[in-house]
Amino acid sequence: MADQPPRSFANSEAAYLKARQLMPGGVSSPVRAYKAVGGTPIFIKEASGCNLTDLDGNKYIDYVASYGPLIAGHANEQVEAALAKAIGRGTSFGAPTEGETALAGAIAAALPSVEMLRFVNSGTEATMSAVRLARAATGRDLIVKCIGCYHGHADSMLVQAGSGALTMGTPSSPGVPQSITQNTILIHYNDIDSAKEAFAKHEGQIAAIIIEPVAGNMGVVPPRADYLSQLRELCTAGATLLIFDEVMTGFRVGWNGAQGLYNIQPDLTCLGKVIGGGLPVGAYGGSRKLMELVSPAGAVYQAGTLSGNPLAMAAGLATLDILKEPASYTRLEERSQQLANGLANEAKETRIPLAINRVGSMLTPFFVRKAGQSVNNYADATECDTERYARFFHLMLNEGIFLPPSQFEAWFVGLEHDEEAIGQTIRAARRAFDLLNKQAETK
Ligand code: KE4
Repeated sequence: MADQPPRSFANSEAAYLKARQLMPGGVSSPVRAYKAVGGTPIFIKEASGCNLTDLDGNKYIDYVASYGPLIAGHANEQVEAALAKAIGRGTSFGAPTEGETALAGAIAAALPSVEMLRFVNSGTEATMSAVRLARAATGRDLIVKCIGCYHGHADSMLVQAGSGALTMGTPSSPGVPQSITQNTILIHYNDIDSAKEAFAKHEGQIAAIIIEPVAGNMGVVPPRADYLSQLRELCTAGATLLIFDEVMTGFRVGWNGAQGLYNIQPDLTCLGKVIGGGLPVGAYGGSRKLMELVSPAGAVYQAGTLSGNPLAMAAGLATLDILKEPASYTRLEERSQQLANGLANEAKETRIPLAINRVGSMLTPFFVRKAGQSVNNYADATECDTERYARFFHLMLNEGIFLPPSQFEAWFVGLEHDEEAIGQTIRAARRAFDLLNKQAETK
């Protein structure tokens, strides 16, 4: 198969120079700057369906999907029509609207553990507020999180393991006080003994465990069998709240989220991404008893100028209407399975060691060091050949396939990825694997 001629990125390069004069790293969120893969980020001109077009006119099949929200595809007709209708009536009022009640109702109907919820403007706000609520509800300060899980950039979530995982967290960013991160305990994902040790060491002091029920921020790492149910039992026994951070998995891995897929009832659920259909949104919810502790019903303060804004409500509702169609998740599953199987076959034929983790339409092909290795936690993920992933990323970019610029992110398949797009991606991956092998030979 002929290699693709190198693409021109001249306009993106010029745009990046300008952007870097005005914004840190030239981007509005760090991952977009390609630090993990090198090179210049492509600037997007427009998008439609599963396709992106950059400033140089290069076209791509998109597996970033804005890191999850665009499950119904870019410029989806139904979403755009709902937005056009909403915009015609104004953009934001600072007053309640029926759109908030409608989207809250749709979410509560899909997630049995959510009787009541509050809209915010990002996943970070959702998890930050859920943690505050858990601390208020339990009267405890300690929060437990897993190494490798990401819950947004609130101070108490920006912690890294100290000497051992069970130590109090140490800040993973300058500007985050130790006085805050010392209330965050780190455990290993998929390791129930690690959680049990934390509970034994801090008995009666843990307000909540917050977890991605399917990890997506170390790359996709599914929960081991019984892991989530064992966490549930541990929390119940310890009068600790279980917070499912479903910002990525909510309405992504199924209509009832990861909590439906694994049949676990968390005490609080955090949402974002898909429920806004591409507009800024987040939400946190749980039982009425818990949620009525939140201001103004209760004393736990949390607020937001644009929370529940009519445009995000309209885009979110239109997206959930599309997903509610019975065929939607069947199609997502079929296409995602086709992609995963195709990549696995091509990796096998080219003898590229690849471990593909997938739950529904979120997946990560990990460039493991040896064939047969699996990725079940953060240590496994960080063992992977990130330099090889970086080369693969650029080879695929040149093939017209836009992947997340980091080994530790999820790829997202959407409803607009048709058989042709999946087939094109698999063929491009084969060419990229062949080139990786050629590069290895000439090294
Ligand atoms: P936002 O504040 O970015 O809306 O959500 C934070 C968040 C919370 N919880 C989970 C499970 C998440 O995946 C995220 C955000 N995910 C990243 C992707 N790894 C967003 C991309 C970015 O940071 O630009």
